[in-house]
Amino acid sequence: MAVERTFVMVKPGGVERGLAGEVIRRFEQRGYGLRGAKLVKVSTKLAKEHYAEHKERPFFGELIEGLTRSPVMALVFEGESVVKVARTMIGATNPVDSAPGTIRGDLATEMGENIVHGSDSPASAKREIALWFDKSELVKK
Ligand code: IDP
Ligand code: MG
Repeated sequence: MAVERTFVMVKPGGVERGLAGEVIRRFEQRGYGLRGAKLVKVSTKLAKEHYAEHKERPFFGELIEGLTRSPVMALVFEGESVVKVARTMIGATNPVDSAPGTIRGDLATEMGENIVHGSDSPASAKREIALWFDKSELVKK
């Protein structure tokens, strides 16, 4: 395994509920280092690029509306196998199926309001970090 970086985002519903700190706390306590963080009012263009893989899905319109309705907290974490571990910590996409102890399993009940996004592979992490952050906005260890 290896030290890597991943993109995590507290979605509008999570920021609205005041859960940005709780999400950061969980990753920091697990041992991952914060390398980038910013509040972003997401443009429709950025939202569509972020979720490009879902553009043919019936819920795409709702997804873009949901992501642009109020600011998100965009985050980059670094550490051992963080891409995979972050997905485990976040939990299943539908909070109804998310295990207790996961972010979604502890804090959410609805698919469209599932609090947080995490990159699903090292390739996605690379793409998403470059999409959301300029290199100058990321810090080294
Ligand atoms: P992920 O966030 O667990 O990676 P994805 O399949 O990439 O899940 O879907 C992106 C987001 O789209 C989900 O987090 C969820 O908010 C929303 N979503 C996924 N599937 C559905 C659906 O069937 N109906 C409505 N929203 C959905
Ligand atoms: Mg996904």
